[in-house]
Amino acid sequence: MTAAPTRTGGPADLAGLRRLAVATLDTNWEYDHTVPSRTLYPHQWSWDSAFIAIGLAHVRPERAWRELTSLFRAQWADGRVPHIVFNPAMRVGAYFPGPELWASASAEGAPAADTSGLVQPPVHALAAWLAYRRAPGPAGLEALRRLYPALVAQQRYLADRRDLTGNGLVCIVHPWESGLDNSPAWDAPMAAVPAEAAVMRAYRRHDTAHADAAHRPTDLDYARYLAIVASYRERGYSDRGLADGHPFLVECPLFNAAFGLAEHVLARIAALIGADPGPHRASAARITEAVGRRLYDPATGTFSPRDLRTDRLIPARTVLGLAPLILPDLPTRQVDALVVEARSARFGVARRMERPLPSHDRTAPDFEPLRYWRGPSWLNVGWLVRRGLLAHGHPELAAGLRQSMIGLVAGAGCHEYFHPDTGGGLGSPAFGWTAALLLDLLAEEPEPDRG
Ligand code: 9WN
Repeated sequence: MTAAPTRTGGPADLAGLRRLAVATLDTNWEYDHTVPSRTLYPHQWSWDSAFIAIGLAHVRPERAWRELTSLFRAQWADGRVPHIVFNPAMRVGAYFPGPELWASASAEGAPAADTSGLVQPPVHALAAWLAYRRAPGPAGLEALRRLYPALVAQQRYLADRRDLTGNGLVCIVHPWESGLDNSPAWDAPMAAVPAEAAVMRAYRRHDTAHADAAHRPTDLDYARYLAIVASYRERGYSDRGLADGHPFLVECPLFNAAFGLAEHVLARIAALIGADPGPHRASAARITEAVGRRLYDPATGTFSPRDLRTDRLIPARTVLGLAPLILPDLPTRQVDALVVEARSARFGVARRMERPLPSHDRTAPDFEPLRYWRGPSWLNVGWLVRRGLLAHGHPELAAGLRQSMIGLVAGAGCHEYFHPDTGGGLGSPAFGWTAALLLDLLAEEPEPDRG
């Protein structure tokens, strides 16, 4: 494991890093989408495609639109954008759980392609908007115009089918929907899911053949993941009646912050293409209000997921709690509290960061520096938090985070995640969104570094 430098060198180093990122994206390109990783994730993933499109817009704008368009081609009739779109050309067993386990073809409203039945955080409107801003022009405008109704349908699905309490927030029905699969945030709700690790003897996990098992979710986690999938699949992935008996029901702060931000962005897209931005602005305000009312804990000064089965906030302080910073209309007192949380010893955001932003509170007893979303540092979350810091007038902290993220890739390459102390590379060594978001970070003017 190599230690990442905290500062990067001169322009030559940066040009080299840029080349590495472009080469990674080119290697992972697969006729109309980018695989997150050739080994670990050889199909198309929903929020990966959004982050990847943001990076592609800097170097291959036409591919950025193809990336998003191919994903939305697999949108279900009800508007859900599936979290995995399976590539039929891949061999059986290339990923677990594969299409045979999801059996999407027998569900009502599923698309022609095999997909999962779950969703991921809706960061796609943001991706489309940033792709357009990076490469404006008639082709981009036309692509944006074509995507707009699909983006609206994606939001409508979440608002109409997944607001299980009528409180204005989306409920996720599987940890995979959060994108932070084995975050300690899910330990309490997952503990209530009946499953035995031994059931995994009947399956062959694909991930542990390509990554160190000690860095991945456990067999018991996977047994529970499969039990929750089975429960959803048995109801044909219908969301009606989910509140009665579905084993995992949570309102997640990152997912809902993305949901709210998408409405802000859709308002801008609507204004640009001649649609009405008013309803999007109204939805955005309602979502931000609901995030504050349902997920903010004044006692801790941070946001937490709400477990709908107990109607309680989950006490684990993970990086999910910082995500509402991306909401531009978050009330000042909540922003201020989140900045305190971000700067605390738990997360260590600073003008000059000593260590990378971890995915979990590094002072917690269950912090695990090597295991996936239980400690390691991930570029997509850091990228979102940095945007939030910029949106709320903290350019110095944003600069520190940017420098730290660039330093991670400079030290270890385009890894999937990084050791939160040493910066060493973990998981897949050629990971799509790391490359893409690095390109985005490199393209931006560094914020003023006021020491
Ligand atoms: C399950 C593809 C995906 C990311 C998720 C990340 C991981 C899958 C897995 O990989 O999840 O969806 O097999 O572990 O947790 O955020 O989208 O990169």
